[in-house]
Amino acid sequence: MLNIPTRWCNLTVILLIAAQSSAFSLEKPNYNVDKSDPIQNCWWKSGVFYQIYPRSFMDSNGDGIGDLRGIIERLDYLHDNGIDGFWLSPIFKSPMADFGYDISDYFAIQPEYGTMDDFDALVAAANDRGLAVILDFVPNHTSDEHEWFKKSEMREPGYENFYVWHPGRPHPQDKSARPLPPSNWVSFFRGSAWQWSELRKEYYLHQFSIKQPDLNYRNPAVVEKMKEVMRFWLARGVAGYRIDAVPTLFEVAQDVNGQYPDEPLSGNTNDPEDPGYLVHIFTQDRNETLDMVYQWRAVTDQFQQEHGGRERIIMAETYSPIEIAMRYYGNDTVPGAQIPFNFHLITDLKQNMSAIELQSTIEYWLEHMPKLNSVVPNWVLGNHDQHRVASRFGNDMIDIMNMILLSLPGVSVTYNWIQQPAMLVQKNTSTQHGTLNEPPSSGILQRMLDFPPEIIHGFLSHQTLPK
Ligand SMILES: [Ca+2]
Ligand SMILES: [Ca+2]
Repeated sequence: MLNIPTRWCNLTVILLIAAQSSAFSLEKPNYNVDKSDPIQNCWWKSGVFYQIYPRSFMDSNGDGIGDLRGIIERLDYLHDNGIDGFWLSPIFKSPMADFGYDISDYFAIQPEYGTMDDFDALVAAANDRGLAVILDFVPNHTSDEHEWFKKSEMREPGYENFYVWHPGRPHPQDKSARPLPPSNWVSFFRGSAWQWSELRKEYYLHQFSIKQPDLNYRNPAVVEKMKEVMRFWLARGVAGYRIDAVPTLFEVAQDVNGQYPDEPLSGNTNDPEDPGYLVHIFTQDRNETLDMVYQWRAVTDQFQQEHGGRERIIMAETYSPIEIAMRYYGNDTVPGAQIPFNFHLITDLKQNMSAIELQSTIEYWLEHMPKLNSVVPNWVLGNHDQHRVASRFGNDMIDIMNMILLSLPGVSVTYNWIQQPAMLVQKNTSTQHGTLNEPPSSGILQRMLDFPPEIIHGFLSHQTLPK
């Protein structure tokens, strides 16, 4: 028996009435699906996607850390729930300063998650069940422990300009003092986005943490290297990418004097360390960034043309204003991301929302979508940066929010499907990407064990999960 509060039974009636009286519909319309090619290019257009956070999803060897073999053990769970594909938060080699969003080798698996053989086995087992595997692509920055950064810091030929370096502004009073940062830009993690390197005697840019230096996308060698990364995993059978922190890829180019401009103050806060202190007109959503997404789409399309199989997809992470978010879909002449994430179910709705507010949030995306044949809407109910559905809307809203998600037209994306009550006790840890779910601790694990095993997926070791 589904647990639906009376308040929401009433609201559901309102929604259904609204559906009959406007363009809004709870039925899944046929969004430009090409029936002539039902498998290759349409598979994702009404797809149900599940985000797996590998570190906490399923631990196969009892070391307390989720791993690839653990995911393999739970593929039937995904398949039996009607999932079409899943995207994996980063599984690549990393010092874990930002839980894998600081990659030190794009071509290697983090050892605690498994081996390349385990990865290949995961893809094969997923494909056997018709499940698409989507990888997290983290292009804006590497770890400062990546060999590219070490070489760049040493000015090794070929790597000098792999990152965004600048000598800084001369100190106005003391010419012999260390130069000042090149601009007033602020990191998402607070404070200056520029970090001095004693080794190179220059500043490097980090839009996120000090340990996440920004790659220099104005260097064609960087662009080509990252396309090589994409092709490497496509060749191992992945069905596409979720692309991290897309808006921050490019910053404005230096002016004729080799300087970067300051960003204007937002007026929203007096705290100059707060990223909200500035309006990010020079560091986010540059036209070059949109073009890079289009180039990556060309990489995945070309791969399909050369190797066949289903359309490879791109999911783009952007919390940008809707007019900009829509541009990531592409335009009349060039396609972009099939799924520029629509986070409005997360960002615009609060506990005790009305049905009308929900309807407005849904229509907001639909009304702004470009009128292109290939474009379908998508709906994201949760991710690793956000509190769970139970925490955001209340325990009694879990079922109905999932039903609404699955009733909406187009693509559905969720995180830990059941959005279990135990997540109410989960703490969050501040990181470069806002708040990330805390890694498993014995206290959290114990509280989760209070719940029936069939509703728990995540945070459990192989030994503790009843069969
Ligand atoms: Ca493990
Ligand atoms: Ca950047």
